[in-house]
Amino acid sequence: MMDNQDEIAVFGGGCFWCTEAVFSELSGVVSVMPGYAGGHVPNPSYRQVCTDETGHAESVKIQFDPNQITFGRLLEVFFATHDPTTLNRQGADRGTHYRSLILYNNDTQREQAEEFIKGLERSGYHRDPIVTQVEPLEAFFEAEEDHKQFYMNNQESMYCQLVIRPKVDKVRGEFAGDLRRPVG
Ligand code: MHO
Repeated sequence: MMDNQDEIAVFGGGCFWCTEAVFSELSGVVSVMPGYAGGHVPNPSYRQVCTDETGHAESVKIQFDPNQITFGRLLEVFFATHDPTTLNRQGADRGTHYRSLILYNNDTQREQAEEFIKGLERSGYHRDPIVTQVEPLEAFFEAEEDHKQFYMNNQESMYCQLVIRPKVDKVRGEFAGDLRRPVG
């Protein structure tokens, strides 16, 4: 259901199976769509994106109700659930399509993202510099069907158990008050 009151946030935080699973946990998030953004070829396929030749990052388009969850809170979840200091890499996943990226929709989002990054740097939480890119959103292309709700549909797979599950557990632990359904 698209409501004009809803806002859109687009983040690239490595493999989009992970980011989709993480943001789907949150109350106030209306929908999460995995896809490709930040590149220069229209309608790329997963295979093309994985060559790193299209320039896209695996991303999620998050539709949210700002009365229930703020863009700032989404930024907190984003930075808590991926490593913003590893250039073109998340863990064992390597390539520019795994880069850390915030694609803003308006100046407010841009300012909030830049301020958040400055604050995180000042906090000294990470030893290494933050490499997250902040750029305007130009186009977002939906991923293929088999990439949608990947975690939900493949929970027993090795990647889901070893890589995605710890991230979902982290959101459940650190953002317990923001969850769509209480853990229990
Ligand atoms: N290393 C994982 C990442 C998948 S993700 C959609 C794999 O190749 O299965 O980039």
